[in-house]
Amino acid sequence: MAEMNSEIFNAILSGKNVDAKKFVQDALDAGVSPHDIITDSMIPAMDEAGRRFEAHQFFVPQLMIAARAMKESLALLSPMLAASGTEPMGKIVIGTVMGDMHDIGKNLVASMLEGAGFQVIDLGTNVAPEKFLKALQDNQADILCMSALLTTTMPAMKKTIEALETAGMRDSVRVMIGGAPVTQAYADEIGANGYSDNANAAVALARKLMAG
Ligand code: B12
Repeated sequence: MAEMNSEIFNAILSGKNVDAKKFVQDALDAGVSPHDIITDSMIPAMDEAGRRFEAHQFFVPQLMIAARAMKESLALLSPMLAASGTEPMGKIVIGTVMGDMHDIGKNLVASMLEGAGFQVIDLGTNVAPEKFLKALQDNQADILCMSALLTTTMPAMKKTIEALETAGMRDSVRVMIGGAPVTQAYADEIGANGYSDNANAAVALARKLMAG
């Protein structure tokens, strides 16, 4: 495991998006893998931003610029995570649930799944249950991934699963959920097939669900 790159960490934490991208490029040029850059430096920076927000040391504007630096740096790395032209492992529809605009974790999960060889259809944020259902049908997808970061939007996951049941689609789709407030207990409660608290474990879970 590589070390944390403090230049990347600090640039993302302080929302310096131009610097962040430059330092990410420097790390790539030095031979560090995109996966290590994300796991060792970028995610810790967002975690620290979240910690400071909770401690009232950061406010929404600082979070937003940190998030922008994170997203732009991730956009640089995501194409490199994409696996090269083999048969897709399976098709996944992913999105952040209705009412919720948080997409950093969802984007990370989507990129890692793509990197692992899944075909990923990303519906973005604020996705209504009907929109999830339509995308699952249109793409004949195997797995639905839902992300929620707010306790107030978590119930939209339950609503979406209920909509799948009503449409008679529940048995043909595996459902994975995640996001900071989500727990295994909640996944069990709403009848999801799996939960994970990070992007790496999400890939392992998706593989397991495809195999089972
Ligand atoms: C960045 C951030 C924002 C940014 C979002 C930018 C963006 N484009 O995403 C901005 C500033 C816009 C924002 C806005 C708001 N936010 Co905010 N935000 C955060 C913060 C600090 C970090 C979230 C993040 O990106 N984390 C980094 C990523 C990598 O982690 P992650 O999302 O958890 O994802 C990982 C795992 O959870 C998992 N995962 C995620 N999704 C999925 C899906 C599947 C299928 C799987 C398997 C796994 C998985 O894998 C990911 C990668 O490892 C959190 C604090 C926190 N500790 O989470 C608050 C937080 C989520 N926000 C909060 C709040 C209250 C808000 C606002 C209401 C604030 C306001 N007053 O306006 C608004 C809501 C807007 C809306 N309608 O959605 C609260 C929620 C409280 C609650 N109990 O519901 C938090 C917890 C902060 C706090 N302690 O108060 N926010």
